[in-house]
Amino acid sequence: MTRCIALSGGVGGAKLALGLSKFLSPDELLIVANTGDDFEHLGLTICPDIDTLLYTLAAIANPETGWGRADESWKTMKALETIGGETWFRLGDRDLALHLTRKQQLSSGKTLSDTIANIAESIGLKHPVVPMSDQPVRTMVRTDIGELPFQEYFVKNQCVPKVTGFQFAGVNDAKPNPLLMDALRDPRLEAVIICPSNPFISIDPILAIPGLREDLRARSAPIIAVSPIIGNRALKGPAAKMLRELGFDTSAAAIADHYGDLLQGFVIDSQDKDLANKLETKSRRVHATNTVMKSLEDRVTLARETFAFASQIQTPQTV
Ligand code: FO1
Repeated sequence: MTRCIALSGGVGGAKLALGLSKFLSPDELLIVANTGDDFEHLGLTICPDIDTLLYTLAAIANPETGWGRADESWKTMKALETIGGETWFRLGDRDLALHLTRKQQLSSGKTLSDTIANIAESIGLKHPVVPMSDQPVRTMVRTDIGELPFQEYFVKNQCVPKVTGFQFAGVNDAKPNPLLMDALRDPRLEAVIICPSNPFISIDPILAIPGLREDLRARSAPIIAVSPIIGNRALKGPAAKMLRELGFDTSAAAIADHYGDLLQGFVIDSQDKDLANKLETKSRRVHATNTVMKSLEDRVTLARETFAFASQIQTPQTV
């Protein structure tokens, strides 16, 4: 019985997903990962957001970067450099073991979901982390220097080019993950939580899967987003820069506007509590609390509050 679906990107989303996993059982929580960041590199299929979720939930994530593995070494990257290989995207030795295993399983005909489930089991993970779709979707970033595949924009160009828009290549042929569809049909579903991830590059690729927005709206469980913007900045990543370049305010209000009437609940940081009245509408409740997740306790507290907030919200289907 799925009580909660979490839609997540990488680092920020994984922190909240970890918090949810501390009080919801593996049967009660489904974590759905963005795969728009995925790409083919050095002959491997790299899935950054899925891997960040797996490593974070298994408590083996690199604490400095938030992505990649803890206790990492870089011998392969060094060796690659000496033979003139591509090293702009850093794959640690231990992390490579995961990429090799995934590639092998994908090459033998397994779906991305199957490979992730196998890897999750091998690292002792109990909570299900599923890709948004088994069909490849690749985020393309439109910029002032042309259209760039996501990781070329993000890592190779360090998010410097000015963003003018996004395209999710392949999304029209993508089907939502079957476990997500099952969870959406579960009458015991209490909340869909949009984690504090970048709306443009982490959540929009999920919401762009044909039919999914409508399926989300059709549920009686409220959809609640946690703002990734506090004050006028993002704690991590280029969300504030993207908002600015696309001509929006850099505030939690712009995030609420972005999701629009998809949301019945919006969680903002206490620093932004003065925005609460302005953002609250007939169909959208607002809750202000500490959303900065430094410690595990912060993650669990925010996750608990967000999940509890859902029970106070009536959706159009329940009134
Ligand atoms: N981010 C970087 O800024 N530089 C890297 O070299 C890099 C390598 C990398 C390897 C595996 C992985 O799973 C993630 C990695 N990331 C790296 C993070 C990742 O590209 C982005 O944080 C996400 O795609 C944005 O959510």
